[in-house]
Amino acid sequence: MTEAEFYTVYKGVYLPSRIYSPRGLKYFEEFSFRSDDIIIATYPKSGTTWMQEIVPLIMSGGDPAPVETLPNWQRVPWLEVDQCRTFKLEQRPSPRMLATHFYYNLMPPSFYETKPKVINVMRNPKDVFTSSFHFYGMASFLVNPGPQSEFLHKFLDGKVMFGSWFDHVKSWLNAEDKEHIMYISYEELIMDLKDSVARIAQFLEKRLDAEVMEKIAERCLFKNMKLNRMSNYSTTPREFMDQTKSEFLRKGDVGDWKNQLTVAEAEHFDAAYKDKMKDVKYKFVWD
Ligand code: PPS
Repeated sequence: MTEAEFYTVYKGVYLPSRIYSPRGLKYFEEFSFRSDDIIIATYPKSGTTWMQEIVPLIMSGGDPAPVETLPNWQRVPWLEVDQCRTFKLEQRPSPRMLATHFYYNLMPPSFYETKPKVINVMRNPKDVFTSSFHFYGMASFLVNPGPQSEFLHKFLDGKVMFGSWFDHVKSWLNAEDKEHIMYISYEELIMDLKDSVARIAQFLEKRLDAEVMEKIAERCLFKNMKLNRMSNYSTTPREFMDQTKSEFLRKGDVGDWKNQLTVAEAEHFDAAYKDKMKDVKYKFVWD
């Protein structure tokens, strides 16, 4: 398949045609949010699956049933994925937990009217690049990454699924009505998962005992979450994701880019970052 066949271009953003269809995108555009919905908004490979584990555990008060019985894509569905239409989200009780990889400015009209709670997870783009490089090599619905230097150019130019990391992050940071958005980074989750769980619970107005939060954090450690069949994509057919090439829960670490990028590539990345992020005031933990 050619690159053009792999991708659909939706409002300037590349989407893999096999999982995003015009019908699914229409469903997304017409979706009716509720003000008590909880949305996980991420650029791909930034900690989505992790949050799809943490948030349901917080909302269930630590009961593991939701994360042990439903796959992550069903318990916190991506609204734009074609399959989402079949989940009868209209019938789900509040508060619903939903996910999106879209930019803030590509959200449906009802999102801006209802202002649901959003948890926006960001990750050092060099680690996002590294995670993506391995993922593109194992997921059959994505264009093979080819040589790393080539993929790096595509990544920096936003010629990858869900477009530019820079535009994505800036769109959410520049959102209006920021009081309904919690910004958190993958690096903060790694640094102190217990504290992150407590902060997320507070944002979601869920009062939990310290002991419960500790159990949630323990469950969501990389080594433990990796064992959850409902979150590690082990039920996904190999033709779709070949985890013998690279596991979905691959390394779960901060700074793996140092093992991936050459010195010249890292310098090129930093220069692009500096230029594209020059107007951003937000203090990222990785800066
Ligand atoms: S996707 O495809 O967009 O849904 O991917 P996403 O879930 O956003 O990101 C996948 C990366 O997150 C890592 N991950 C974790 N790291 C630490 N702890 C936990 N519990 C955890 N769960 C998922 C996963 O391993 C991917 O990162 P890499 O660097 O590839 O390991």
